[in-house]
Amino acid sequence: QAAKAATNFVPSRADYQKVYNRIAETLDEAGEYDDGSYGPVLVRLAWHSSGTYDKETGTGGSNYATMRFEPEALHGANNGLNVARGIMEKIKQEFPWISYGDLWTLGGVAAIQEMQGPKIPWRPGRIDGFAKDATPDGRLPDATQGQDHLRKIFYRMGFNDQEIVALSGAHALGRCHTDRSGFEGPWTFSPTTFTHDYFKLLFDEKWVWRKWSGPKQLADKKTGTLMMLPTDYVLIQDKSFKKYAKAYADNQDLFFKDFSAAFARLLELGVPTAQFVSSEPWELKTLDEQKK
Ligand code: CCH
Repeated sequence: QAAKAATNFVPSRADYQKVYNRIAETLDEAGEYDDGSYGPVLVRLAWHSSGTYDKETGTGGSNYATMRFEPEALHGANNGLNVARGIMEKIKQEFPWISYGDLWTLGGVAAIQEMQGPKIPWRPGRIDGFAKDATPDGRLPDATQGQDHLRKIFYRMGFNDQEIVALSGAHALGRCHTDRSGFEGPWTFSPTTFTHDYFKLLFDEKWVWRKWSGPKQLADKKTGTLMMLPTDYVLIQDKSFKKYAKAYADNQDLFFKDFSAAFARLLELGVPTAQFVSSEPWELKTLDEQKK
């Protein structure tokens, strides 16, 4: 691969599928890490590298992969993502021709698809930028706030209420870490499988404020092992959000379809259309599909 980088190597769709496959194989090399998969933290990296987009100024988004640089790497919202960037760096060594923005967003795609989620249409074209392209702190959501804040942050990216709710369903995956965000615990009982359980649990469980010295978060009354952030909980309190949350709780296929569309769009925010190597996004194959 190193020789390829030195020449005028033009990667094909098959080459990107190879990178996908390598990421997919890496997910399960997590051993004792968290719930045994790097998938959730890679989804968070893809999201935080894209969610800085501001439609008014056209700044931010996944194009320049500016989280590589300080101070963006040190923004509080990005705590712990050094783990994800480290995993991606190993893949980058193997495939030096891929840009960081393409690699990180492809990481999110591979993680969602390999964890039984929907197909996420994706295409390459992001380029590596410089520290001067980094965005100021405060563009990513703050979990301690409410519906007005969520709308302010996501409307700035160009999303509507339905897309805010659909995207939030990614919290079916992974967990909070006290040493990263201060919050603690997983949202669902299957944090390494992409499902609509996040929405089901929001409606089916009774949520109570956890009594502890950490930041305000909710716990399920029955087992006390699951959590919701204040921003998660507003999805069933705000009338407009609640309508979509209920629809996704009732219909996993609808959630998968809407999540796929919104997440695919998120990953392309701020990338000039002319940079994409293909006029249409691709659906890359899962490892399982390639075995058939
Ligand atoms: Fe999130 N998220 N997220 N989130 N997030 C956290 C973890 C994950 C908020 C806050 C937090 C999205 C939206 C929001 C993931 C994907 C998405 C954590 C814990 C906080 C806090 C971090 C830690 O301690 O490790 C807030 C607020 C919002 C507002 O909307 C969206 C959108 C997505 C993706 C589409 C994933 C996945 C995780 C788990 C990471 C892990 O390491 O397990």
